[in-house]
Amino acid sequence: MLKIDIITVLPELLESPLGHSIMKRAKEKGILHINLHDLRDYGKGKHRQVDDYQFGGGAGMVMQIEPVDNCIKSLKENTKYDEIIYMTPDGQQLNQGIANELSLHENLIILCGHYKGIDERIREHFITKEISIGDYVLSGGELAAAVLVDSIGRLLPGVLNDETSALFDSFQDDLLAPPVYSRPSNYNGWEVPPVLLSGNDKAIEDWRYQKSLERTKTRRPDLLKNVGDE
Ligand code: 6GU
Repeated sequence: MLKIDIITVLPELLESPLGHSIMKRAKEKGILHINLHDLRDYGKGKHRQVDDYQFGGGAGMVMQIEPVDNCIKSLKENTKYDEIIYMTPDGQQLNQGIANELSLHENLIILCGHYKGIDERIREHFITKEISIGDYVLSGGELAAAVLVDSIGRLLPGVLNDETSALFDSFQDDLLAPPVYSRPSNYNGWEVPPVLLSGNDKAIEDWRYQKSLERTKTRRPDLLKNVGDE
């Protein structure tokens, strides 16, 4: 069982992406628990303020340390966390290996940034891991957190069945997944590769491996340097 506490100023933004399909199934099966925490509940005053101007001047508000500290403190009262993750474009870029690793933990906090950024002291004193989902800038960490949680959640034992097993995903063995086909076997004269209809399991497995290799060579040659390492 993996519990993930997500701290955000926009909990609504995470409800839908994590409330359907495979993530919904993971929650219903009791394998994945996601708790959304509205940072504003820890904010000051009538406006439940969580951001302020940056010292030294400059445009853009900064997420303040105090509400984040209070929120994390209250979470830590009941739970010992394996990682406290901050979603940020200058973090380590998410890949299948990081998702695999995080899926082995029991308790995670994910902090979603907003505004210009978060007070650097939060990063220095509370955060244990910083993750980006790619070299482009999003308005906040929420969509990135949804991507991270989905990539982790589907790996938890019991979430996927045999048919959808994560073992055959692209990247799981540093190869892209082979092409797939479904009925009809002939559409407008466009035929499904005959080997897939042959019933010969060994031939099908070989074909799929060859296609995976070809596809990786043409689309992502950078991945091939790792093939056969393990
Ligand atoms: Cl994690 N956050 C934001 N705001 N932008 C991003 C990102 C994260 N990863 C890529 N771009």
